This record gives sequence, structure tokens and C-alpha cells, in this order.
Amino acid sequence: MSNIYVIGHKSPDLDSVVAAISYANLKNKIENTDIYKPVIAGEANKETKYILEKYNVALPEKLDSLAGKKVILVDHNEFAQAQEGIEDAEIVEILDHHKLDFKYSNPIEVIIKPWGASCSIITSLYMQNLVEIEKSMATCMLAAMLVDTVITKSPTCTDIDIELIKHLSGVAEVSSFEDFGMEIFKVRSDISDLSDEEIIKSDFKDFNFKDGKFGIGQVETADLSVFEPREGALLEKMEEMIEQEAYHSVVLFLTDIIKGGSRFLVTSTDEARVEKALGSSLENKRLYIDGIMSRKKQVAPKFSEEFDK
Ligand SMILES: [Mn+2]
Repeated sequence: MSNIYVIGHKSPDLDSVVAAISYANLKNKIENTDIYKPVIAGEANKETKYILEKYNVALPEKLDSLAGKKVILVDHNEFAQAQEGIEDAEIVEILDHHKLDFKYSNPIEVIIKPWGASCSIITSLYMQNLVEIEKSMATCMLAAMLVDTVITKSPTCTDIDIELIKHLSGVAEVSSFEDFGMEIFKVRSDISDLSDEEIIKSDFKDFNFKDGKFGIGQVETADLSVFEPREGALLEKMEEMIEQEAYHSVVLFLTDIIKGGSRFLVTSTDEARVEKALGSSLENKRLYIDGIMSRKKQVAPKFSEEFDK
């Protein structure tokens, strides 16, 4: 049997990497095989390396092209966010918690739930199939769920996520998931050794709207002030991306997980319409909006409403 590669989106975040690892593990166990191989679509970000290293889980190898491969897509389903070669891959399954934007010529298994993390869905599948989750795996999955749900504070977090987070905390022997979550967000907040590009790309997604290609990056932080001295340079780098990669707009929003709001940095070929989409005016390409914490539920819909009509 040929290998089936389990892969998350480009600019992989913790949820997409741990989803690939844990889902490949679950499928191998259920089917008593080893054909499911977790891989990643790009350089792992800082907290991903930190968590996998700390809990002794191997970082998957990078797979540069999906062409000619059998693949399971986790944590994404839009081709714009998938690894190169997706058009020439054989997709056998999708497991995701984002909006469905997918057309395919064959009937395939699609598991999509409106929950806070892909790892939440995978946790529930381990439970359904009565497969034990090893402690180190449980800890990594818990970490991914805490990041994706911003320690349960994101509007994307459901009651089911909270229940699963509590369940995994037990398996992982984590006494306070809030403290564990803050530990991860502190790792994230240390940006001193990251380049401007690494900050922008650390959790960055492309959206192909009718009016053009939009790049929307998000950084969640426990300390917004560390970004202040670097905002000018970040904006310059984003401007460069617009020119070199033909974006309509590149937006980076820095989410203060304690205050529960986001500071937007915006570069665009049409700033006025971005202001319209965000419902507020920019000041020197910057803007703070209280209550915004989620790209999926709050930011991307604002842009698609304005630019994907
Ligand atoms: Mn996710």
C-alpha cells in the first residue's frame, strides 16, 4: 500500500501540525497499519517547535509538493491554503474546522465541525474509537486547542471544546489549562529573535476573493507593546509583499489575548475600501478594534463581505 500523507496548511500553526501527527497516529492505530505519514507544508513556528521538543514528539518532515501523492488535508480545505501540487494530488479525506470551500471530482470522506480546533475533532474521534491518547500526544493536542481557542476566550471556542480541553488536561496531567495556555502564549510573545517576515508569516493565510488576493496574518500575544517599535518595519515588509506577490492587501492583526482586542496593520492597494470593510478608519495604516480576536469568525468575513461580492 502506498503512503497516505496527512498534512495541514501552509504557514503551519500548532493546530495544523499536531492535527497531522495525531490524526495519522489515530488512523494507523484504527487500521493497524503504518501507511499514514504526518508531514508539514512549511517551517514550523516557534510555539510548535517549543511544544513538540518539550514533550518529545517528532516534528514531521516537510513535504514540498503534493503532486502525485495520496493526501488527507487537516485544518484546511481551501486550495489557496494548501501545499503546492494540490491540484495534482489524490485527496482521500478532509478533516477541518474552517468554512467549506472545496470542490472535488470524487466522493471522499469529509469531517468538518464548527469547533475551536482541528485537534478537538481528533480528540473526539480517539474517544469514539476507544483509542487511548498517550500522555505526550494529549499534551500537544491540548496545547494546540489552547492556542486555537486563545485559552477558550476566542468566539470560535464552543462548549464541546471546553469539555474536551478539560478531558485532555486530565490525560496530560495538566493541573491548570489556563496556566499551561499562558506558558505557550508567553513563548509566542517573545519576538526578539524573529525577523519581520517571520512575524508576518507565523500564522498567515491567503484568501482569493473576487477583487484579488488577500493575505491576512494574525499574531496572538500576551503583550502588545513588544510589537510597537517594530510596526513601521512590519508595514514596510508587508508593502514589499504587495508588490512582489501581487496581493490586493496584506493585513496583520496583533491580538491582545488579555484585553481581548486587536491592533491592525494594513497595507492595501485600496485603503479606503479596507476601512469600509473594517468599519473604522486607519491612522497611519494602523487601527485598534476592541473585541476582535478571530480571523475565521470576525476578520475574514468582514473582508469577504466587501471584496468577494
Ligand atoms: Mn486550526
